Amino acid sequence: MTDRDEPHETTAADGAADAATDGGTTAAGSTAADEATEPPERADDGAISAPTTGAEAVVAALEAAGVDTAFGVQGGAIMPVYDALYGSSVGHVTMAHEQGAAHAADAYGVVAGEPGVCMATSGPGATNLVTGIADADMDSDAMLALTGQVPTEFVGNDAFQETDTVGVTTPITKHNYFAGDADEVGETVGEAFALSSVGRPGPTLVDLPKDVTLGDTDREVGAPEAPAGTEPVPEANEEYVAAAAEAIEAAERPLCLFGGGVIKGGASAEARRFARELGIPVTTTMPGIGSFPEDDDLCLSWAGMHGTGYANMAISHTDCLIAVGTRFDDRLTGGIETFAPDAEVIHVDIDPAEISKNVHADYPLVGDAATVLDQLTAAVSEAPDAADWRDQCTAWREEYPMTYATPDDEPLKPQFVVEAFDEATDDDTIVTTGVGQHQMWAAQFWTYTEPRTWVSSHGLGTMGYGLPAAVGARVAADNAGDEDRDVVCFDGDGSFLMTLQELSVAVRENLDITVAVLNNEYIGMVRQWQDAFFEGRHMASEYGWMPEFDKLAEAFGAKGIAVDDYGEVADAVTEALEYDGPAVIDFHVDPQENVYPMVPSGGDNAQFALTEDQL
Ligand SMILES: Cc1ncc(C[n+]2csc(CCOP(=O)(O)OP(=O)(O)O)c2C)c(N)n1
Ligand SMILES: [Mg+2]
Repeated sequence: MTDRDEPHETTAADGAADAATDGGTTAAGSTAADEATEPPERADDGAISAPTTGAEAVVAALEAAGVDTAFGVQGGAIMPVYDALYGSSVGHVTMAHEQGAAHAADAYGVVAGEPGVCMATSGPGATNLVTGIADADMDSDAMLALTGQVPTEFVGNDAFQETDTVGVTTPITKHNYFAGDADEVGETVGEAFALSSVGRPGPTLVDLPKDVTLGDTDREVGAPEAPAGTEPVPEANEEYVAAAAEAIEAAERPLCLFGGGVIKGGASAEARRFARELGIPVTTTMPGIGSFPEDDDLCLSWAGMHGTGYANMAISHTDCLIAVGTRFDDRLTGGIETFAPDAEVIHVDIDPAEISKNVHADYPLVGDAATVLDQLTAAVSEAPDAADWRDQCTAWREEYPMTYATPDDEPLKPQFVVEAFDEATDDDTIVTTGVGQHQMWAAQFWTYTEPRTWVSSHGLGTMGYGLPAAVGARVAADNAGDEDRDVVCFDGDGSFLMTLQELSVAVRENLDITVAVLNNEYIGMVRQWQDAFFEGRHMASEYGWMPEFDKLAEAFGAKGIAVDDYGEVADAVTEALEYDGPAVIDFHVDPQENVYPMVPSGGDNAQFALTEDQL
């Protein structure tokens, strides 16, 4: 903190205290002690029974929502809320950086199936959350962010650590709130929590001015409630369902495309029943990984830019695409005009705004994924005659297998590392990733069979997501009593560098996670694109030097292992997984390895390249 900062912070805090205690007039010279409030009364379970301040109402709302853990970083404007957390049943994990708090909360929500909660102070605390909020927004992940704000009377004055958090986050939240009243703030927080998971999930935020959290209230806080009328109608229009069912019955080459909405909607069981009863092959999107078991004969794995050749062939040749819970992202579709060109499209989505946004829906079925899949299963009276089509899909699977070469004279291949972890772990293992080549290999060379086991940054593509996501995923699994579940983060060297300070959190909290750094000393994905599209000019993509991540891990107090050769992989994997706490393996992998198949941006999914010269 600079000399200039310090008096400012004191002044702003003083103003807050005064605003709370004397209705907003500022008395110079008051001290931080003015802020102190009595600890709240708590019931036997630790919950605040009768909040007396706005901050206590905020915490009472979290308690009423059943929040187990919040992730955050302290600071001046959010201090009253933290103070009310003292002794609460809501646990708190202090993160190293607010971006880490947002990613941890996001991943917690993905694994737990309920909104994760992150907290930060005003100004830089709030702006540090922004990447994580945008990430959750792009991936439709339920999350509640609570941010401190300067006292209401200072808003607009460029007060110390003032940022217009509501303004900054409006485009990247499902909804946000500026809390204006200590009596209402508990209800507002409950509403924001509930709203984040109603219908299509997404992040919500409540900005909490310090005078409001310090302000008096005697209002009790009830269970969280989304605004009346926001609960969507679960069933799709019966006429449309009947028409879609007819299209499915008549299809010769039907194909399911299950997106992240299948997982978020808790519809994996319904999706499995639908595809299996009707004998329809399945592809998924990247966020949909785990919605359908990849070891099932019907499963063609995930489609899109780096998806399997057989998934992309199936999409390019289907005559009836049953797409559930997907927004048809461009990394999935490639060029829209060449996407599923022969198909009638049945689009099931909870959000009407997604219908015909990117891909025209011939049969728009707006509703809850599980409910509509059951409607469709019931409405289809005869399974389509798709035996030849299934054979064709199997033939594509054999024609374009997911393989990689391991010549003796080339360094360790990253795909081998992913496979080694997959073999050494159970099906319920949670995988988190950074963004880049390693993310694609983690998606391609691991066989996912369960929902909520693949935790990655899709829409925003945020380097640095992996480690804090592993922290959040670990806490979610532990809170659910699943201490035996493994959590493995596949990180890139570049991605790891962006958030590796969260290793301090994993050590402090003794979180059992394994970080596998697929260290190619490159911004590998960018290097791959430079080789393919920029004539090999490696501008700013070659690190050429990286810290020794195993030693760095040891310096943090984690276990550190370095691996160079195939022969060392199995033992290192076992050692890291068996270690009770955070372990980092620095895998020195082939810097020249590329991710294939690849559909170039905006290209035709059927024209995927298997080598660079095909691009
Ligand atoms: C925050 C952020 N900055 C920049 C990018 C652009 N980008 C995409 S992949 C990538 C390379 C990531 O390097 P690394 O984590 O080492 O992964 P690798 O591709 O080498 O496996 C970059 C810079 C990004 N996705 N996110
Ligand atoms: Mg790299």
